[in-house]
Amino acid sequence: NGHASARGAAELDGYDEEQVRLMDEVCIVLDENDRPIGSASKKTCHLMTNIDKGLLHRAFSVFLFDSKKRLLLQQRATEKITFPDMWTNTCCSHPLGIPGETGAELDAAILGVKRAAQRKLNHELGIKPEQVPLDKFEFLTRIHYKAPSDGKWGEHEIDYILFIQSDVDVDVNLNEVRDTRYVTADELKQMFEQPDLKFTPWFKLICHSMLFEWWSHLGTATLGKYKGEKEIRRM
Ligand code: DMA
Ligand code: MN
Repeated sequence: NGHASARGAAELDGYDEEQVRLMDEVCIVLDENDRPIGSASKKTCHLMTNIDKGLLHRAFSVFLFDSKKRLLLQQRATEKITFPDMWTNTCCSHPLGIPGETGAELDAAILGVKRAAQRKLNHELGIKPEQVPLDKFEFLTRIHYKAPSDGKWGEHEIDYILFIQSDVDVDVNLNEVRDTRYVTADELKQMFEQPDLKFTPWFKLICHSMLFEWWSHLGTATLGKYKGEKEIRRM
């Protein structure tokens, strides 16, 4: 519509109203070393025209396991503007430029993404914060990656990887999540063999690098050697 184009909103024409609203969230803009250098809307951060100029923001990826060490997967809703209908890890999103979720030093940044993770596990999957207390999250490492979604949208993030093991009650928000499934490592490997299933690029990167090794140490002291990595992995 001509009026929307005049205001520069044409990029979001035709998408789900609630997902369009969420594009106003304020993300944390970073330099290549994960130092906050400003903020920009979720929309600005995910337009390929800006990503191609180097715009980078902070994100997190939660891997939630139950007491049987099965991983909770989600299939993204059709309404999602980026990567709709794809299978992925339990929950991903961004810490926002709001009190408690920002942080320049690594320790403060980790606490910020844990708070954001707790907020989004509730928003996307209806998991109550009491079932995912902040001190149960384990920070493993940070991954810097870039991935296009379609011609217009994409990701360019430093992604904080968080593990948590907890038996939770799930009550999905269908505007965010189309389906969920608990899988063993073998079941996940079988899913990758199914040609009709699509997976998000960051989940594939993590699965094809460290996930299965980390997973094999879940709930044991030896996971400790993978925790709190200071170096940013470039992928
Ligand atoms: C963004 O996830 C974060 C990563 C690691 C890709 P998302 O698109 O699911 O974010 P949101 O749920 O906030 O739309
Ligand atoms: Mn993002």
